[in-house]
Amino acid sequence: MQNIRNFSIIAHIDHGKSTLADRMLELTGTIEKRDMRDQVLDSMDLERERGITIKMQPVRMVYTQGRTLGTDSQGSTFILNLIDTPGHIDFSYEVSRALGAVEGSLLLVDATQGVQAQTLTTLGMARESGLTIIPVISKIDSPLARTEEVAEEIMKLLDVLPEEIVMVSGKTGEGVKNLLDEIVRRIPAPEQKAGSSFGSLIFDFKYSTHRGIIVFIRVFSGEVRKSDKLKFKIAGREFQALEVGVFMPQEKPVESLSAGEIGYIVTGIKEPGVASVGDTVAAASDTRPPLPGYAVARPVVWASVYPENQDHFPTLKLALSRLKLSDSAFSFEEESSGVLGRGFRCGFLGMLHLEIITERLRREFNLPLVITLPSITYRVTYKNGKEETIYTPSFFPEEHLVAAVYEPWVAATIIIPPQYMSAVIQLLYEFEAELGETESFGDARTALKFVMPLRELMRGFFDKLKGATSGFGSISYTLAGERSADVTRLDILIADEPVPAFAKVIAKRLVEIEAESAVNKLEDILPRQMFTTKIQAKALGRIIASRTLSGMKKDVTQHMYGGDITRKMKLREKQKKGKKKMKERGKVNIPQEVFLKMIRRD
Ligand SMILES: Nc1nc2c(ncn2[C@@H]2O[C@H](COP(=O)(O)OP(=O)(O)OP(=O)(O)O)[C@@H](O)[C@H]2O)c(=O)[nH]1
Ligand SMILES: [Mg+2]
Repeated sequence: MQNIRNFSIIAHIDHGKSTLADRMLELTGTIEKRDMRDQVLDSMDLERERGITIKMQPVRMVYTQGRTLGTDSQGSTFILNLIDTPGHIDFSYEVSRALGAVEGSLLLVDATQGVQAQTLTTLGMARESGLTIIPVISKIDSPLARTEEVAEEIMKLLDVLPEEIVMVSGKTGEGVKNLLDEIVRRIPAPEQKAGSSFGSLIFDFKYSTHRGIIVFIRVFSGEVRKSDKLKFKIAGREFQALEVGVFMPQEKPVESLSAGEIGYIVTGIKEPGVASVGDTVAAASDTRPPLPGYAVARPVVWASVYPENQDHFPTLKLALSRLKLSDSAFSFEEESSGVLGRGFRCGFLGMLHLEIITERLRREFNLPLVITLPSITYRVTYKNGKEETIYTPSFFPEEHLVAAVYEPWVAATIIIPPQYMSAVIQLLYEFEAELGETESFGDARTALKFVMPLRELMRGFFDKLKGATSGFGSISYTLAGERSADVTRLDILIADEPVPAFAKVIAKRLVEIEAESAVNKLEDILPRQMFTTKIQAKALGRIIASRTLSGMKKDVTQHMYGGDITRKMKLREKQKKGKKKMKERGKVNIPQEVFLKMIRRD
């Protein structure tokens, strides 16, 4: 155990975590040169396409120290378990779980960007977990690097000496060997928890069609081998280990995993709902209480998903359960709506999380779906004294029934170069924020604290912030209580029928603007129908905005040339009747892409 070091890499998005991991994997010979590719740990298609990490990824490296070190540990061999984490705030649940499995963290700060919002958040998380933190400045090779200023920022933030900060380039590999030595020197070896029987914490898991659920574990005591009788302490389920192994980063079976190690156990269990992150897997005979687990992920936005065809309901349910087996932050619950039938209300940690999950649903399961516009929750008290939490906008009650509405607020921090201060304050004002304190890191970074309705934050605030700060502003937030809200429901009617998926809860002060933008957008993206179609936005009992989508003129007589004019007229007559029928049925064709496009802000 003395020769094991477990650590995670944490940072703001794009600060070079996965690229640094590449160099470590190369330097330790974990991955052969020919198998190497950029950000090799980002193995999901979506991660590679978007160039971001979505899921944490553990990997085990064997590192033999070089000659440059002090005498006693010279030449020793160490097992380094690294967990690469995502930087985007929507995936911070991954970070928090990774931190529960390690003793130390590398806090990366990009030399070209400096301290940013997620630098603070992830640092706070690592400190809370009591981890040893090694500050690292990345991308020192870049011509845009402001290494010295960034070092100042870190010294201020962490209260460290300049010599404690490690400089690296994930691009050239400079400083990476030194960093590995610093990891060995500074991060404590794991300690055995009391008791000698096997006990481990589940920090992640995945599903394999053939082998069932594979749990990713950090062993805290004892040892586990193939065929051992084990149990999930909280779920109370017993099973036999079909295989134990480590991440290389692919799964590689090993004889045993013992205290201090990170690896996986193949459980063979196929039904969802048994494994959960934060549960303890222990020897079946173990009687100790479970290890402290993780806080449950708290969704901030919801969207409902309905199968276009109700026969697909069970398939959709299975698809969502499978998704949950690879994303513990995702949650869903059954819901039914008069118009849409049976479906699921899904909870997400943010808009990117929602976008990723809906995209995975589309790709991995290929079901035609109706997806409602994302919404936050509102707590409504009715005039008759009843109270209800509303997740789905189309269920938001009519004005005259409502006594009061409460909505979540967030406490947020923005980090910006000071020259953007006035632009940002203007923006905050437009988004109903209340300003708090400011703090500066060195000369080039100011942190600005404020509170804001979550509803406003989700109204495209991130993009607006990027715009107002030429991309330099970054933000982090946490939920912070609730306040009363002045909001109402905006309905969208297509061919005079309300479309529940497009309903939205909006600030009353924005009724006109939101109504216009909704009909505008639909006019753009809704395919033309066979007949002229009205698109209307309705709120507070009246139509606020409307557009007319002209029908497709398909001349059914085109293929007939010459010939009998009455035949043509007859056909046209028939077509008219057909159109009339369609209109009566209100059968407007809304393809899945339209729902997906509506979700995206532009
Ligand atoms: N010049 C330079 N560019 C780098 C270096 N490391 C990473 N980059 C670039 O920075 C971008 C982000 O790199 P990633 O390694 O994906 O960053 P990350 O922190 O893993 O990003 P997320 O996981 O999405 O938070 C990529 O375009 C890299 O090529 C470096 O040392 N020098
Ligand atoms: Mg990454």
